[in-house]
Amino acid sequence: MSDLPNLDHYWLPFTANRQFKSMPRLFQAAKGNYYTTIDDRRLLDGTAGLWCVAAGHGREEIAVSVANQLRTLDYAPAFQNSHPLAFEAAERLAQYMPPGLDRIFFTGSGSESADTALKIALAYHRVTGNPLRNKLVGRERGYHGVNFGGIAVGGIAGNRKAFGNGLAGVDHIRHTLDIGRNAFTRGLPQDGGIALANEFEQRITTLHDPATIAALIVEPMQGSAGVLLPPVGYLKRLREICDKHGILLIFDEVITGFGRLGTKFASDYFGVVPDIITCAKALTNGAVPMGAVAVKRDIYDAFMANSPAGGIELPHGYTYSAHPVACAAALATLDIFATEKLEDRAAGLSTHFEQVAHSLKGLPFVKDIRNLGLVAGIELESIPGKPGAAAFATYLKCYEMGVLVRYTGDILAISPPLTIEKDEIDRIFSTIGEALTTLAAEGEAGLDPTRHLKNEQQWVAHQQEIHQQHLILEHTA
Ligand code: PXG
Ligand code: PLP
Repeated sequence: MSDLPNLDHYWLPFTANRQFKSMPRLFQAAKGNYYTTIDDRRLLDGTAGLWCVAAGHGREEIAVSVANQLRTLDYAPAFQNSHPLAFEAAERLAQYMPPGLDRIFFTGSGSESADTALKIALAYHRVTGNPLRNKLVGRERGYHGVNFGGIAVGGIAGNRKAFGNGLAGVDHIRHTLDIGRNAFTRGLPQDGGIALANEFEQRITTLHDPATIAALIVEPMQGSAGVLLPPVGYLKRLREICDKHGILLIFDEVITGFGRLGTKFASDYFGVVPDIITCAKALTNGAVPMGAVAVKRDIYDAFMANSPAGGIELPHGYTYSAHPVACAAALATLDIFATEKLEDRAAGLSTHFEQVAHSLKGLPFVKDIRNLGLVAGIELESIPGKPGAAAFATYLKCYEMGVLVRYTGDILAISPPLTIEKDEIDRIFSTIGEALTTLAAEGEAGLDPTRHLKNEQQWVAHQQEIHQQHLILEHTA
């Protein structure tokens, strides 16, 4: 058991800080598909961290590679200098990308990747003599990280309302969720894809001049906003419309990259190749922050051909672009994917995963279940006047029962490490089922978060007592 730290100073991201600090949920270790909490409980990881620990926790290969790199070359200036591992990591990632996307820009995160991709798209049109192509289109409920470009093209109102819209010249197309028609569909919805995609063309021709649109950015599968799947044919049609109008298509694959759908990228799964792919998260198995943007060679070549000789072709970059330690982690991760064929593993498990996920149909609160690859979204009926309360209570109950799930609004999202075993998949969903049944039986009382996490709370209280005793001893000494 480790000590409880002072909780005052750290401002947690995307977290109800006051609530969290009243019932901290802290991890002290992780190995394989399990976390260990600070009160020494084992927790099955149903979320691969935040969708990033695809190869399972505590991978020795990555640890060794990172440690060696830190001792050999801790940092090299990213601008005007570099180091061999940056080129090696780019080459290996290019080989892992869909054909043609073989020029790689490194960033420090998915948010930086999204903003980088948008800037490359805008700059591409300028460098090729089309400066009027300067509008960006995103999608309702899209998540492209939290930087200003990302929130502008993103479609989650809650992430923007405190900050403004981020960028001018941005429009959005409709999201693809239609529970009325498609509830409990296994895998991709069959209908409606072409019509939804055509709405993009309709919008840009009636409200804009298509020749003013620089890029369309979409997640092939919307993860963060609650697992929204593209109906059959939708992405292919978006590709056709982009081609017809000279618009760059960006796939944000921060979640879908690296085997999550049973293929390397979602682009491979859907057989649709965008002009730009963003990725992050599982690129280093979550061990070191890193993101990347892969662009078609033509795009890179256009910058090289059309920029003044000796000048910087893209005035953009981060102190930590291609950080040596991140490159070492990425190379070790790509090695793991190559030897363990984790994409195939995910594909092999996906039918079982789908069956078990859909076995929750009919349980209290369950309004829709959506799945693809090793991702499932379970949408709950919201409790009137208390949006998010049902999912939060379910999350807490699962946590108490030793399974980590994610929730957003009233949607539970399940995305285990690709190293998950069948019986562990069973346990994730049976635990969710039990949590939902209990919640329904308890009614209003079941929603009270203070009834949960008794272990942690007792432990925290105990720690605080010890701390107080120390202070008293120090004082009287
Ligand atoms: N694009 C997409 C498609 C993402 O899913 C980002 C960009 C931003 O990445 P960074 O590394 O800046 O966080 C993401 C991140 C969740 C959850 O629980 C999802 C994300 C991040 C944290 C939590 O759904 N997606
Ligand atoms: N702010 C200041 C004052 C800086 O000097 C820098 C980088 O030099 C940045 C922000 C950007 O930091 P990063 O390159 O890590 O994104």
